[in-house]
Amino acid sequence: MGRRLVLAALCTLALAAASASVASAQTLKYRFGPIQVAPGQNTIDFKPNNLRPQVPGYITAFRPNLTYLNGKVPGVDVVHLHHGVWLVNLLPTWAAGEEKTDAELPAGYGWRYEPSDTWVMNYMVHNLTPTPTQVYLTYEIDFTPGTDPSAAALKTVSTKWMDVESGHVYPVFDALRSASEKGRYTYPTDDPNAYQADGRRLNTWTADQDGTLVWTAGHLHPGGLHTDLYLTRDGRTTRVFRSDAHYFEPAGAVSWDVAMTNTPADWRVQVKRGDTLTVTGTYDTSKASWYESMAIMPVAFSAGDTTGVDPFSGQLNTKGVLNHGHLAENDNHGGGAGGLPDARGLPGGILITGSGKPVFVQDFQYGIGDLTRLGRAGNPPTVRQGRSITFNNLDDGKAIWHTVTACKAPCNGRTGIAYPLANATVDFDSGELGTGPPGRTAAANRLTWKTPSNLKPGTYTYFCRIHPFMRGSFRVVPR
Ligand SMILES: [Cu+2]
Repeated sequence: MGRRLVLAALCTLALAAASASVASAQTLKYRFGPIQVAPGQNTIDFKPNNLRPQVPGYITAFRPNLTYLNGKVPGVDVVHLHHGVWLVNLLPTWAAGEEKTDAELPAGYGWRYEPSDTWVMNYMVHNLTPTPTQVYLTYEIDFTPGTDPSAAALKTVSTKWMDVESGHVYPVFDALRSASEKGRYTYPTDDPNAYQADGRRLNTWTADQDGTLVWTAGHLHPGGLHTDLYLTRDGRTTRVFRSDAHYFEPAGAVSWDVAMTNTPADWRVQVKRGDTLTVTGTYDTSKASWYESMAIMPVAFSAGDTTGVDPFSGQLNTKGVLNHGHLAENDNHGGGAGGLPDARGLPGGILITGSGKPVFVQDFQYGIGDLTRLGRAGNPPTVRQGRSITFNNLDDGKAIWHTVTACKAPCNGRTGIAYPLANATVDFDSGELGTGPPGRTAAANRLTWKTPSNLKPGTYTYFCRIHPFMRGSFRVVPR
């Protein structure tokens, strides 16, 4: 035992000697889990996380992913990491969305790490299918131990969590086609009602000390185009970085087949005490509406560091760097012939009257009008113009939440990351019918929803945003 310790110490010395002049980070690999993923799961969970370095030091890079137990990466259309946030001493520090952005600090900077820190894993794994599975949340850390000679030269950063819905456990907003005529929607700028319920703007942070910003990248959902970070000083505002969504997706800004740009290695923004940072998120609303969207831009801030460039008078390099290339798990785009009927050609189904029974949603099927059902139950239930159809989710007891979301008819193509979309001629959306812990859930905390009563006669098709293989239809007939 003693001899092994001595050997280990000698090895450490040899390594240190060989690399004394360069930052000698170790790459540490962790697998959080296995996480049991229930059928159709879309819940937010918090768990203690002790998978982290054993000694004090600096974390200089963070690379997240999601895998099956055998190490394979699941298709994003099957099961995906809606988000993962690594909380350190309760503060969000690193995060992953399905765009899988790696955080690599510029040379000379690190997040200070202490073994006494408290780590909590906040994760939302989304199962788009009825098949249960098991996954690991994986992450690689580049780590420089505090005893490494190069550690003394590292400057400490902390993460400033810039989020348009900062403080919300489920920080989302809707970007609807109807909200903008130009096909672009920026939150909160384009929403006159943003933050009314919160009583204050959630997308800002005012610096309580001088320092320098050294790294950022944006997080968006499908449809997202860019996040922007602004700095305001003495009444003047300037943009200090735009993180662009680069879509590999052939259909454009409609899927997770995307990578964000992060800041270039020499990006250093001077921050003075009293400066205010502001974040916004912009979505493409020309092709579809985007429900429950996000816009987050974690920023690495080095307190006390005076090497930053004055963003008003200096030369700031704001040219974004693509974080990664196309990922194979995004290859199933969907949209081809799917074998489901075109509901517009089906005979009318059951007539729903004002006091009629609701459409029950159960076992990943719409009770009547589901495009996978045969016979009368599969035909579009009909309702007279001016009346509504009520949907009622019976799967909530299994923590399975469904939506009724309008998609362009026939909405019967193969499911993939780019199909179906909330792109019907007339938008409607039920929200996630289900119940969950207040403030900590994507569920709307109700089980029923009524179709709009002002729909014109016609056949309407819809899908479930959580389980997009679920498709259905109904028909409005003249009074
Ligand atoms: Cu569903």
